[in-house]
Amino acid sequence: MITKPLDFTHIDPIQGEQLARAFAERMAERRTVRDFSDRPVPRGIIEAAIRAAGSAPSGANLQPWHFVAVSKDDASLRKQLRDAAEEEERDFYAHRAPKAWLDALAPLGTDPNKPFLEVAPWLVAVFVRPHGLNPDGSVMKHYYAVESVGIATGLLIAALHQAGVATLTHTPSPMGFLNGLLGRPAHERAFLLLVAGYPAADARVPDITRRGLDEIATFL
Ligand code: IYR
Repeated sequence: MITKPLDFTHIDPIQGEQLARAFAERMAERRTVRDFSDRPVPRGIIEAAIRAAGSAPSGANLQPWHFVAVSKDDASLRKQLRDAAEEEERDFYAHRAPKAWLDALAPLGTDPNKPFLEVAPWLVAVFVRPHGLNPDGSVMKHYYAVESVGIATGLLIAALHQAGVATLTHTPSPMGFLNGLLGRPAHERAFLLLVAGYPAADARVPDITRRGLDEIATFL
């Protein structure tokens, strides 16, 4: 193993608690948005947020993710993505979703129409790479690939939020069409499609609450 000295930013614990509380408060302001404005988001914000995502810990540091950022430059690609997603969603809402699932979604008011796929300035498709290739061409399995990509996606959402960019974690199901439209190899698995942009002026969100610390955590 080759090592080097740790470059660690030491923060006094009193200040650390203030920072942790401030971060929690800022994150609590995050809301999943479904009504997006077409106001542009600079590419630099998306690039930096993806860099933050790429800093996530991963199984054996194999970094089993790939991000495809789709701007609005290619309107035809945006339309194809929307059409393909809406086709899956129509089948989901009309046939595939069990009643219990539809009941759980009812408070969110979702439906098969996904105009945000064309309106929002960016879509970031997140892919899991279950394996990579060694320099000799042999297959290198990626360990805890899905967990690692979940962590990276959390960082991506947090980075965008703190930069003032709203997101929607969209999961058209199944998502196989993303490989074809976005040119990713068949063995990669779409994890989710993150819609990113500024909220529409009249955006509304469901009146929902988050569980408190007592409910989500146990301290022993
Ligand atoms: N993929 C569908 C359904 C959906 C599922 C869950 I779980 C959500 O939290 C929200 C929506 C859709 O995007 O409408």
